[in-house]
Amino acid sequence: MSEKEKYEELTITEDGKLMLKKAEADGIETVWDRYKKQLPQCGYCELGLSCRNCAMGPCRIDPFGEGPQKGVCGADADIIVARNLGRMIAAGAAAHSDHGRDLVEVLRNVAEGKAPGYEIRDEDKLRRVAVEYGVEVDGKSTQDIAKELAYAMEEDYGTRKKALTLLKRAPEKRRQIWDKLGITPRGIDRETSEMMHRTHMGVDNDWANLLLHGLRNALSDGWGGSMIATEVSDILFGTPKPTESTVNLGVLKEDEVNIVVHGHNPVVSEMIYQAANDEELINLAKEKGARGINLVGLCCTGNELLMRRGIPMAGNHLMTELVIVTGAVEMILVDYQCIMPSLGHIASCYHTKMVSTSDKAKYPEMEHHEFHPHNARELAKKLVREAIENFSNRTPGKVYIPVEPIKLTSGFSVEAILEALGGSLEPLINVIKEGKVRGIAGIVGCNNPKIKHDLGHVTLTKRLIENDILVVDTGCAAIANGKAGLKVLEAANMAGNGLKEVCNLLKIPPVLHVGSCVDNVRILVAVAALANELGVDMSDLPVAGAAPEWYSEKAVSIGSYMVGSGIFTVLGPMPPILGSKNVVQLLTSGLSEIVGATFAVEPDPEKAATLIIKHIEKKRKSLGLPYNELV
Ligand code: BF8
Ligand code: SF4
Repeated sequence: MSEKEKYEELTITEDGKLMLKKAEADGIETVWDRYKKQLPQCGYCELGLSCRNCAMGPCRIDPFGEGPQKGVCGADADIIVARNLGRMIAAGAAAHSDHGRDLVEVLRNVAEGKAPGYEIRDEDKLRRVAVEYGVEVDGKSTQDIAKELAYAMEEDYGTRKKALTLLKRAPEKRRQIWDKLGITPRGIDRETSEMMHRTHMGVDNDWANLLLHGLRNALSDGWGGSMIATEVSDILFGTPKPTESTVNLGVLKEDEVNIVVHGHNPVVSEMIYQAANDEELINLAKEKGARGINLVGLCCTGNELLMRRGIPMAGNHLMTELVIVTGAVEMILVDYQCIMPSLGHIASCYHTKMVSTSDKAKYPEMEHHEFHPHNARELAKKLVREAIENFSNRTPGKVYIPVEPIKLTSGFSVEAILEALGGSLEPLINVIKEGKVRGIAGIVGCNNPKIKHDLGHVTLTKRLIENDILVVDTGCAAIANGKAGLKVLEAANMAGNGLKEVCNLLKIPPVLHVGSCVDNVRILVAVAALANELGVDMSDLPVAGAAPEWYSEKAVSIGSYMVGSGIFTVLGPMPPILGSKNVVQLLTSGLSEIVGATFAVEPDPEKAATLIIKHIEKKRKSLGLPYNELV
């Protein structure tokens, strides 16, 4: 195999291929190298058939029926697979929801005047959400409303409620389904904690009962922790509006101080943004021979800043190591989630300074500087100054910025989409009814070295827009589609005639960036609003979700709250469930009878597109809309 072919197999991106080559020349081991070294991966674990939940184990079930069929405690394949999946959901829900809690804490600190540099940027939204939480707003100061809202949101995390506050946004029919099944989430922390309890040895050994709690746990993320994270981020940092920017490694600048923010929570990156725009620091950068300070993003903290401030994006999950290999990055600041522990070591081969910022997320070979609401502004300035000082340590021969950046439009919050529609959902409903837009698909989630980098996202997205399905995307999927040039108005030319006409009329791209991974709740909110407007349930709509390259436990939670909310969801990589026929049957077909939606697993994006198109046409038919009969 030629050198070119070797990299062709790993990624569809030009910058990825070129940087993989440089990484090899520089002697850098990447995520793909480590993946290869792990092969073959453990077959028991792949099937979900191994358990180490207690010290009588670890145990495994023989999938061929010849060896042991029960763990030491007596748990069979169904129980072990369901327990493992339940714990994945719990971890994902915990990650999103704890991120949300950190934002609520900042909101409270702002209200108490203890967070210099932070402020309420969207007062309108503060008031609207406060009313949803039952906070009296008339005649009250912004500070008081913020404080009361923060307290009310903290209550949603606890155990004192019967139902989370924001569930009220879901259609009545959906809430009745949750109530009837007994899966209405009560407290955000409660459901995760209860999942850990249920999956302890000797607790919930009814696999179906466990999976139902899995849905409740995931719903506590979607309609709880993640929704709070998105709403409070909008309140503190502004609700996104359409904004133009650029994406891929070409956003790095040879003659500027390059600072990268990576992770998920905008609490730190927003302060870095402020510092990077500080006149005094820009002048310092100039004194040091740079033309300025270039702040760019990776992964979801990047998405947060892209949505609100239009900062350029260097790449998605599988590009996070390769950014360092450019030799052009002065500093990477990370907060938490999806930050490979390999980054510190790779950075030590270049001049790049790595800084961790959260007390709950420390990494090898990184400098730790803890951010808190009270010190964030000053600390951000100090670190940006250090990044500037590091500019002179670049090794010119090692710097390689491989490509030109690609343009994209971002910032499509639900509020912004409504504005583009002229203030009401009606125009969207009309074009869906007419069939110009057949339906809507959310494409979300990660990269995973098991799937050719970005191939799943981009292929699926292209097929769907060709078939007049409007795509909304988040997370690493959104960055992939940005790099592929699908998030500009001109991309409407790649869409089918109906969608193309609608995009040109509304001046929107056929692929709308709705944000980071917690912002998947913007999809929930939009689908719920459409269902409410039409007086139907969310599961009745011509809508689907997909996570073509997912890797993270958070993605398992997202997929589960989508399905639990009635949205058919196609996963690319197979989750570890094949060891239990019962679990597979319930998730891929049985659930349709109880929540009106299922999962499908399809690693081939062409086939995944067909599944989604068929699903959307089927829903159109049930709604009495014009539909295509597909075989
Ligand atoms: O939360 S898409 S790889 S960066 S988990 Fe992570 Fe997956 Fe990217 Fe954002 Ni989401
Ligand atoms: Fe084995 Fe049961 Fe313990 Fe799991 S909980 S490790 S199956 S004994």
